[in-house]
Amino acid sequence: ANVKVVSTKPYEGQKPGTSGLRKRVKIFQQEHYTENFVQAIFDSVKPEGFTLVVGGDGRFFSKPAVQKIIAIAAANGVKKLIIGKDGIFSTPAASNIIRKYKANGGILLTASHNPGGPDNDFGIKYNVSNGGPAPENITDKIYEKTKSISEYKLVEGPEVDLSKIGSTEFAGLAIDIIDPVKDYLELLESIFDFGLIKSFLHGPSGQKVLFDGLHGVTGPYARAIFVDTLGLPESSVQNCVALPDFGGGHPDPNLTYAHSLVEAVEKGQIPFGAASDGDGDRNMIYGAGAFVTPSDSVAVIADWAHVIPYFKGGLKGLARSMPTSGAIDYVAKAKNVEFFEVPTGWKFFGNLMDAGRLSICGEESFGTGSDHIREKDGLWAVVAWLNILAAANQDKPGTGIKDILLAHYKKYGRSFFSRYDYEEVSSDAAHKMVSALDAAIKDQSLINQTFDSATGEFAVAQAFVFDYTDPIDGSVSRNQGQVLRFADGSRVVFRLSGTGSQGATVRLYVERYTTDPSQFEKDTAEGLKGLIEVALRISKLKEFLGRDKPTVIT
Ligand code: VG1
Ligand code: CO
Repeated sequence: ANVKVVSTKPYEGQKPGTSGLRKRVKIFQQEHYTENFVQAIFDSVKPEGFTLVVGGDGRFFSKPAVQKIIAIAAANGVKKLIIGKDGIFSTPAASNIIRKYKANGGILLTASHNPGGPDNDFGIKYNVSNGGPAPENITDKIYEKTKSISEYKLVEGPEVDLSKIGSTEFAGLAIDIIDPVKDYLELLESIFDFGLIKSFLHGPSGQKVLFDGLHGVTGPYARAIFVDTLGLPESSVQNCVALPDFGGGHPDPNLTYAHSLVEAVEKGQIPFGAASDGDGDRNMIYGAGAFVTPSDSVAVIADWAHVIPYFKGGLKGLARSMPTSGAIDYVAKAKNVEFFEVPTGWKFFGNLMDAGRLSICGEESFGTGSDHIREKDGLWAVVAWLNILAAANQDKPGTGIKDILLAHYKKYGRSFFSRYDYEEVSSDAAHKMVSALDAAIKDQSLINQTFDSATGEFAVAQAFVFDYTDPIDGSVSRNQGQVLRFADGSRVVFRLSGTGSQGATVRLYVERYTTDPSQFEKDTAEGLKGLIEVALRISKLKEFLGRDKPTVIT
């Protein structure tokens, strides 16, 4: 092939965050910017002879990005690319394809739940052969390469038609364009009891279902599952046409951004509603009058795992990210299985799964999943809940989401949990706040101090920075959040986001555990009121950030 070497200069800030490089589209559109990053990936992973999977959530700039990747891959000795039709793969589907077809890795084009379109975000993420996000030693290497890059290689040629399923080639590089949905649907069918779910949904205690794709990538996947496979009416899916700008929305499944789902569920009093994010790895479970926090969701799924065929051999282990509430910890204890607390970001679960020590895990950020792949999986979680409801209704017809939650609280206690996000604040102000907390942690001056609040006193028992040592490979990840523990077991965590595309985002996570049944039906905001007051006071967050209110509360 006719390899062309293009000289280039490094761009600042091409550092992959919690889940790849995410920036405004306009940044990616700068001359050589995207090419630099793709070449830096290749310079790091040495892809000669590789088979790589390429695809993403279909957001604006995906198609030109795929063409650039094809041209650069051909020049870097890649053997074969497996590309989703029209450049589409949900993140979980891409993870599955990498594993199923034993690819060496994949390049995922997504900025997840961030808005899309010419004035919004784009993203590129490298996944390794286990199907999961590249670990830090690889992303660090990629970043180093971006800082010294002086040239990239490509082969010039006609654009590849991404709309035609089948095999083709580009300058000696084999290309398979495949149906992005088929393998994923087969995967879910091999995991869950679709027969049971179907007979439940069509039977006497069947519940109305509404899935909202928020115009993200899950639309076609959801239609295949709910309409084509489970035989539900067309009205069981909404906003399921994938759009490059997500219809101008913010495709993030939470109570703030998934208002289209919330409104429809409330209006129609729909017992089972769910939504997913732009790239399909997040989920929200929300039925009429029943919102499931992600921290509870993963705990419930773990507790009910025995009704899901995939887990019939038992659970290998359970895990959550550090800021996620401890609800799943109690399940692990009761089931006597290994339990892990890892830093934020799905990449940390992969090693544990590969070592056969982890089955189900989740994050408070609407991420839930298992070792069937190496990414979190929105539709997996939704179908898991349907499987659980179907099984629960066999024992007790009429069981709904809320009954499952209340039974769970009764058995294990309830963890009130909430996250406050202060988005796009000044980086400088955020770092000053972090430094002040660091200082207080270092000199331990907060320990034993008692803070008064509207709902009682909170005495600081522990203050520390969360560092993680991977139990499998011994790698260490430092500074993964600042933690305050109180005498009553409550917890407050401060963390800077690693996915923002502009400025800094401060996250405040608050958690309070109770076994008092009179609090099981209480509103989360009410249950956490005092603790939030105290967290704000200790951190002087408002003073540092100049923000009176968070941008989003989840
Ligand atoms: C956020 C979430 C984290 C999640 C990550 C990627 O990261 O907090 O739990 O794994 O997004 O999710 P951060 O660093 O901004 O807190 V996704 O659906 O955006 O790939
Ligand atoms: Co996502």
